[in-house]
Amino acid sequence: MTDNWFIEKYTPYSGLGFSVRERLHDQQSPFQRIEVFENADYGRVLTLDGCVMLTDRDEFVYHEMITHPAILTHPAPENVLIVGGGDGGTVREVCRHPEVKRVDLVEIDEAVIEVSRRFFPGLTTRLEDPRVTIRCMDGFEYMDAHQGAYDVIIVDSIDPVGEAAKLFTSSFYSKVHAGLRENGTAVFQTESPFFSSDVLARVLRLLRPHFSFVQPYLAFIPTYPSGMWSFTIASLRGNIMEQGLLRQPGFQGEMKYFTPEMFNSAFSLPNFIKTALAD
Ligand code: AG3
Repeated sequence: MTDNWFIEKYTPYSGLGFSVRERLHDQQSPFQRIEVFENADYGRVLTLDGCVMLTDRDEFVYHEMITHPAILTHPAPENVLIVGGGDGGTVREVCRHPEVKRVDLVEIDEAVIEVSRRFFPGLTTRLEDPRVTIRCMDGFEYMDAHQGAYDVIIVDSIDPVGEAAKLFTSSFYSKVHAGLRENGTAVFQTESPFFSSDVLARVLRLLRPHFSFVQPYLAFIPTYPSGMWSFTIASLRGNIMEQGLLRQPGFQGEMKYFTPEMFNSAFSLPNFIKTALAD
């Protein structure tokens, strides 16, 4: 039964399986194994080293939710940096905002961009936007050379394993802090609070010394471990939740997940997460 199935194992005992209708791509890049396959429920699925990065069907949740809270709470989000995110989904969402004048995408693996261009045109069209500049290099090194340059920094990383583990360290967070202009905001994908509340707790602890406001929020992403995903927003402007959304998006009708109500409710955490983060 599992012959033509792709299974991402979350632990040795559980995971999520997809029946593979068609294998479209399989490549070992200098950084990772990149696969694309087709599933009858979720459409095309992109995996890196066996972990689901996105599917056609639910990618909107992650990309809208990693982008709009940070951009819409910033008074003037003109310069935006995206670290990771080579699939283009976050660029697409950032480019919806007319206030944004410049978007720098720093992705370590050029092959992810190529594969996404070929198999996920719905994510990559905005890579051609004249405001976008793509750099294929290590985000850690890029940050050293670009201090005080950005209003918003979005860290669209993979899980904290291998090379990406350094994007979850205090030394990276101090580079992100240094990369921001006055009033800046950073946002990070921070894993499943159900399976990995230790990761989330550690990120919060490491971010707090650098930012005046650090707050996790949640979104429902069916194809990520446990379906419950966290992001963490960190700002140099104090409590941006209290200040609320500074603009109503003119493109609200195009959103599939994000609404002003979702913005407010996403910051409410279930008690088991509060307890895990308090330990
Ligand atoms: N970045 C976060 C993916 C984490 C998923 N983890 C997993 N499946 N184990 C996604 C990139 C989308 N732009």
